[in-house]
Amino acid sequence: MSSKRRAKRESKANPTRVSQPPRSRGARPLEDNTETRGAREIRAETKHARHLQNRVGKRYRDRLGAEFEKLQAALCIRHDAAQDEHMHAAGLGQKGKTGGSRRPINKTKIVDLAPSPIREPDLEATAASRILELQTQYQHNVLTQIGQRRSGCTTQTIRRRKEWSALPPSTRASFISAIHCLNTLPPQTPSHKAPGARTRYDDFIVTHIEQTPLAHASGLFLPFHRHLLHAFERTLRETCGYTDALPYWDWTAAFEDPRRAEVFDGSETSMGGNGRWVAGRNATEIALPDGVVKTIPPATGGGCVESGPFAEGRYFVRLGPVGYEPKGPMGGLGYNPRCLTRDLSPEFSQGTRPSAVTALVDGCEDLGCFVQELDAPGGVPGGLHASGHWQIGLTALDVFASPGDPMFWLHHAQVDRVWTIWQGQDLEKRTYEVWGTVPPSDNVTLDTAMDFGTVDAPKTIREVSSPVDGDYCYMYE
Ligand SMILES: [Cu+2]
Repeated sequence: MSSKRRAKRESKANPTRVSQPPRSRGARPLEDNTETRGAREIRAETKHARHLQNRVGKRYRDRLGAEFEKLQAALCIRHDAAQDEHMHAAGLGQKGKTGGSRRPINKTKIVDLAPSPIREPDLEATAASRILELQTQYQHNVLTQIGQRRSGCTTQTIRRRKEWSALPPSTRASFISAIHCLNTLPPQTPSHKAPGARTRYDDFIVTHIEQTPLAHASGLFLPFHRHLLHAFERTLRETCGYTDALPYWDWTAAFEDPRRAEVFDGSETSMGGNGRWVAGRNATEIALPDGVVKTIPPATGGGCVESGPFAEGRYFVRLGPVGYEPKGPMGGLGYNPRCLTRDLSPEFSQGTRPSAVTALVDGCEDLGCFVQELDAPGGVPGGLHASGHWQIGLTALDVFASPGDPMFWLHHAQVDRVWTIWQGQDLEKRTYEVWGTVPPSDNVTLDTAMDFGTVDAPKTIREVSSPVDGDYCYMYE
């Protein structure tokens, strides 16, 4: 007898018993063995419909109209039927028989007990739809702005940065192999300056380590990272044959548990899985650029990444750590080869829930409000930026050397996306808005220059303010 059927039979024989499936090492969500196949299918379909509902912006929902309604109606009927079956299997009610010994159940009540996310979209589903509306508005504004152009960045030439899960496997594979390629090319950083830098990829980490005190918790935070991403994307394309745009990781989609994010599924076309589970670890104390020390408790991993293209033995981190103990030699610039570590955290992922994005984009009229909320490192669970790092954990926790985890690029592309969507709500007012200081105290202006070490020439804030001018020609979708 199959284990599913055995579980069903056992639960009928002993209605109070709820059998627990063995917990797998990867700590995937637990499955209720008393749930019938029908209920499982419905759950999967409901999840799919919810995904659709989340992904489909208002404009498209309007266009789909009747088809979407039909799907919802079909799901509601099947949802009710599956719930009956589920309750029956769990010994909570009875279906199809009269005069049985079990307590008859009120059908309406069952539906109440299991509210469908389609009928009662929760706050986060509403916020997720709102983000897509905001993105659609931004896209419309930008495409209108460049619509009349004959040269420079036009609607024909604009590069579209897409979410990881929207990329075909071939694009994911070529992005991954371009990163491996950068790790085979010689560095341009002189070895006396950073003896730990052994590849072209490391040049980007050195630049980030060196600029961290200036480019975090400051008026340079968003502009500096925007251009670092651009330089990285360009290098992947020019030196490693990558032909697409930089992908981003939309952390709002898996805010309940990052272990469920496709980008971490550990397959060959993922960015690698979680770190190996290490029991009894201590918390990590990280030093933040604003002088705050933050305690990050152990989460669901803690060791080397075990699966995927960046697993132990297939990928090395050489620079850092700088932001926590035990620190690497020479302020993190010495040679310190080790595996990539992760510790995916369903606690810190709460900080990147959809409503945290809408609060920022809908709630902030000026850049000061926006940056302070986005980059509030001392908060609990932390601003969007910190929560993105902290939910990945370990290598990504190091404020200085975090680009050692290639997820850095996907996370920061998402941070840039949120900024871009915010700018795109009012291009005229927000594109060239500046805010903040360069530590310790000078106010930044559009002419403030940023240094990019060996990865690019210095840039001013003005040069990086508009994603569709100067060197830039990209949008998010
Ligand atoms: Cu950074």
